[in-house]
Amino acid sequence: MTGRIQKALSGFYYVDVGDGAPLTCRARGKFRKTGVSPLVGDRVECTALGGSEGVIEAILPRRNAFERPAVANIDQLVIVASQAIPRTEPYLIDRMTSIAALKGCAVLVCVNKCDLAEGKELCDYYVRAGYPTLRVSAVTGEGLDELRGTIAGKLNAFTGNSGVGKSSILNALDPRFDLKVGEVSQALGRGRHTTRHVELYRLDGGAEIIDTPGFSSFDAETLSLELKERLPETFPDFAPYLGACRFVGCSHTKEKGCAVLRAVKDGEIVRGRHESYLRLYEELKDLKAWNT
Ligand SMILES: Nc1nc2c(ncn2[C@@H]2O[C@H](COP(=O)(O)OP(=O)(O)OP(=O)(O)O)[C@@H](O)[C@H]2O)c(=O)[nH]1
Ligand SMILES: [Mg+2]
Ligand SMILES: [Zn+2]
Repeated sequence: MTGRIQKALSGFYYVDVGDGAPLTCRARGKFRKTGVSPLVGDRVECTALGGSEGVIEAILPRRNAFERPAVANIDQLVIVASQAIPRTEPYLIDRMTSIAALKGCAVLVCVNKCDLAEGKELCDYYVRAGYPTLRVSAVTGEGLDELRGTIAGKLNAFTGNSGVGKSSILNALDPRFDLKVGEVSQALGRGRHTTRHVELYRLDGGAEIIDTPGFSSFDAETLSLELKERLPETFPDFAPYLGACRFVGCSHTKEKGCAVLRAVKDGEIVRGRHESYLRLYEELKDLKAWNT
């Protein structure tokens, strides 16, 4: 039978097979050998073993897959951010938006805690970069109707640094979820990694949201060789300038006659976005194909 993975926890996968309680599955050993593990959001072929147990035999073709958060078949990645503590570093968002673009996944930037900090700077930054952007508050409910509208009918995955309020937003959308939320350490300016597993929740009205553990800056998604080759095109705000550089193969880092650098200088591209580009470019520089 086929089903979809709703939750992954301690080596078990909870597979929704359409009727009744989910099947609690292990994955066949062959997945370890191929290095491809099942992910929440995956459609899978599984066999029931009696009771509520089963085993995952195969993963059906994916639309996309992420390492962190560990999810698959995502329609929209909702990047939850905050300008109040724990403040989100735009670089981490810019890194995710580039990776999402490469995987053909839509992005929504959701600036939470706007009851504590208006979040205007972060919002302006992403509006100017061309991303759909919302200001919300899980506490006052501001912006949640707009959020409901943009997640409807889609499989959404929440991601963002620990403590920005991903689980709180889910609780605000439907208090029945009753998810655990954690205090933010004011001293360290960080969340406490309260959510420990990946799980899919269904909202009335058809939206589906996957809650995931918050990332910290040192366990971000690994960058691919493909991103190295296609980095400029993952910045939608660079698009109007990409054909206009003096040199073919311009890296948009320091060349004379670079149209992207000119647009940054003229204030048409947000400087911080180009700084993120340079940081990604540096990170990617030494990445090589395995066989070269
Ligand atoms: N004032 C205010 N506090 C919020 C808001 N959203 C979340 N919080 C608080 O922020 C803290 C962290 O919230 P969580 O929902 O646990 O954050 P998270 O992003 O799920 O964190 P991880 O699971 O660790 O990744 C809690 O103390 C929440 O009460 C908000 O909109 N306004
Ligand atoms: Mg959480
Ligand atoms: Zn250029």
